Amino acid sequence: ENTSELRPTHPLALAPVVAPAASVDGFAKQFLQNLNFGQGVTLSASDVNDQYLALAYTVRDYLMARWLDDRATQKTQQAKTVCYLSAEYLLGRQLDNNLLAARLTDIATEALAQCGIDIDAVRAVEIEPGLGNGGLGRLAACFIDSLATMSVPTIGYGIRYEYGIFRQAFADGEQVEQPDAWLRMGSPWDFAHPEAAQTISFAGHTETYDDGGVERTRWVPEWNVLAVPYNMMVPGYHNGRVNTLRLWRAVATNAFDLHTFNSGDYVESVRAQTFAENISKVLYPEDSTPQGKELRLQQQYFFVAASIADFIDNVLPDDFDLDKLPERVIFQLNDTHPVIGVPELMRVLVDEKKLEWDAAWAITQKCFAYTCHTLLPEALEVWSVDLLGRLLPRHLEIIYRINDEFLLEVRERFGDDELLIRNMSIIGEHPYRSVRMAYLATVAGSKVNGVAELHSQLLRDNVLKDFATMWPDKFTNVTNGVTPRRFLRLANPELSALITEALGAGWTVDLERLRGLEALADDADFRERFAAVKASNKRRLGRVLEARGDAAPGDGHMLDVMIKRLHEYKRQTLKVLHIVSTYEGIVSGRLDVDDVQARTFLFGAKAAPGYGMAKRIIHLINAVGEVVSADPRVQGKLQVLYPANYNVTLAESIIPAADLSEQISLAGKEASGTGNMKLALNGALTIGTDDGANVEIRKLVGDDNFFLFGMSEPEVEALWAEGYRPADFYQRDERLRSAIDLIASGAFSAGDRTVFEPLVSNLLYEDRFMALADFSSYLDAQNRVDAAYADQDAWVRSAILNVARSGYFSSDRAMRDYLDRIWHATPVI
Ligand code: GPV
Repeated sequence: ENTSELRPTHPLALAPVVAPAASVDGFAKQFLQNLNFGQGVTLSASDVNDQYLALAYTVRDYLMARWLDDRATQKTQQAKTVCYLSAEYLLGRQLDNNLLAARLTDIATEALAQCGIDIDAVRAVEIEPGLGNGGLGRLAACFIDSLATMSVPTIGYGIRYEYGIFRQAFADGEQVEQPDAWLRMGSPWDFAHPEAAQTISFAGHTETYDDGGVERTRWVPEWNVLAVPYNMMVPGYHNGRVNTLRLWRAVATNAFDLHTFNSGDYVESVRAQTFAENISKVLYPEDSTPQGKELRLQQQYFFVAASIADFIDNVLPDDFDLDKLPERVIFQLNDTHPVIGVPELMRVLVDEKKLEWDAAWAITQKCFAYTCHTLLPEALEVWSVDLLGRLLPRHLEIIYRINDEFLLEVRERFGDDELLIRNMSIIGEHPYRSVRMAYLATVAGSKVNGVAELHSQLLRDNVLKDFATMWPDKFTNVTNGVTPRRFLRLANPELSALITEALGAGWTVDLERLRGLEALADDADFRERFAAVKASNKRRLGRVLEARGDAAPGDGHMLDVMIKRLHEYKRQTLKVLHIVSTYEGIVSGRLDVDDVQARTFLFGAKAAPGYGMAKRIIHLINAVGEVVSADPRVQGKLQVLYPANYNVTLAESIIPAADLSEQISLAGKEASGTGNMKLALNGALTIGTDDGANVEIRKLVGDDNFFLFGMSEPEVEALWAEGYRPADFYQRDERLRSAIDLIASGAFSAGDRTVFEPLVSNLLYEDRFMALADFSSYLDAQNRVDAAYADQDAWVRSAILNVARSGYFSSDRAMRDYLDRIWHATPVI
């Protein structure tokens, strides 16, 4: 209620905030109001973007009343809030999701129709906020959806990048990057609260001072920026709950120097502003490979410091007793990007709130938990002491003290084992002195989790072995999950309708109910309807691709998809070798065309702009695709599609249409994968290695419904230990030799043998991810796929069983696991 010190008298001002009427009339009225008074156009003069913005504001108006209500209770409730700290949120489009959550889809469709507007046309103009790179960012988006749906008080904290992940285009088959100006046409889903801005400081020095007989340290920073919060509403599905995603934008504190401006030096006058605003300017496009750049550390500290201050100042009640902080908050660290929050909370507690160090450390350790998302050594983030000390001198001091006390503990526990001390130290010495952020997170966190069973086990056994010995109970697993609302209910409306008809609607929030489909796998009528849905989804994908100017999948083709970031460890190259081998086999007559199942290979992948090898692989895929598509000898048999700019929106069209899901990383390299879950949930069969969450997918769907190939993780280790020589595999397998030779011959580069030479020699003489070692096993598995697909009835049965047995991979289940094992928080109904 609008009370407080304002003492209003008007009855409207005394009433609670109410949403517009949930009816076609109520919606139409609000929509027209937003169009006329918000966009400043009449209906007849409005264009589709005006209509989109007015529609989005209208949906927002419905959510706002609930959001305001939930904010008020958040202040007074005693419950614990989950503060998810993540540098990335790969949200995807908002309109459909929010209409669905608020039960407004039909009302909005009809209201717009009565205004003469086709809502599908309006939908199509939404630009998705691409504020993430890939799996890690999309996971954060799924998690906040599930937490809202489960009524868990949550704030997602992150950065409002002005430019998200770049738009990918192809020029002569090579990737070119274009800026993602997602804010250009307006940003109806978020709203700024400049009055709640935080001042964030950087650089300078520290000094000690006498505080009434107590010696204390303070930080005397050199410059600062304003962090302005932008809120996005995160509605739960059909539960009236609306949580918050709070993204910070950097703004200069002394906007610009008017004096300088008036004296004519325009450039100088805006320099400070430009400098400050660079912090939230652009998402780093590196996925799983931190670059150690100063701006990146600025981004990390910027959003984490603002978030911690915001939670303490604005979310907790005034004069909150900070000893009780762990009862009210858990800061979940989404990988190492927000780990600078650990020394920041220590600084706030010790320097600002004047707590004793030990008390502050006890609080801090309970308030953080850390999720690790990788096993690649090059992905483990480190910051040079030099840089960190320059940018955040007080934080470096705090990190040193945390490390000193930690290493004392190690000595007490394990004796003066200097090698062990060096290995466990938060400070690394080689090749330069640096802070190992994963170690800092592990020492500080109440829990450390991996993102799939195998990954968590490898964390304990290898990457963080000594820490797991020291604190076995600190380590746990939470297998990733995906939201069934976006990735089944919204992305696959026809399958959703079929499931609801068979099982009722409850599966949307209780995905294990999909088990009920198992019995229907043996029902010929159901199989036929399921197959019809898949076929319809393929046609729909074809229309989406054609509207973009791309080709549609071939008629009657198996749709074989590999959609994920371009990374050597994910082995898009292995997929290409399969395509080239099949092509070469048909053309040379080695393969009988009739034994080869007609397939469309579909790739979706962006490469980090600075990742040369990944970009060469993109070039190769496009080059192979062009040759294969133009060759009449494989017409109607093989097709390669690589639509540019794969993103969440495109994923939502591809996933429901897929028959085969390629999850072919080298065992021990993919922490989990989440695309694998989305595809299985939509009835694609997986061809995959025993890696990440594939292991759990296979266990659940059963070996008969999964195509396993390749070395296991221990076999990979053994082959490395014995000395891996990829050229031996090339010599041994004729199919492999022919495929590589064809690439090397220039067949895909107009006879130019130099274009793909670096790629070929990397495969033959280095092949870090052992594509050649797994090639023959992969090809054999692909032959099993062809044979299985030939029996459509059996294939569809397997596809249904994949759907029926994927309920475990709901992010709702993942959130329950986090709540039970790590957060010890509960829903607030
Ligand atoms: I570290 N992941 C990512 O997308 N970006 C990163 O910087 C890091 C990890 C991914 C992993 O590669 C996937 O295996 C995993 O499924 C995903 O994070 C979510 O956990």
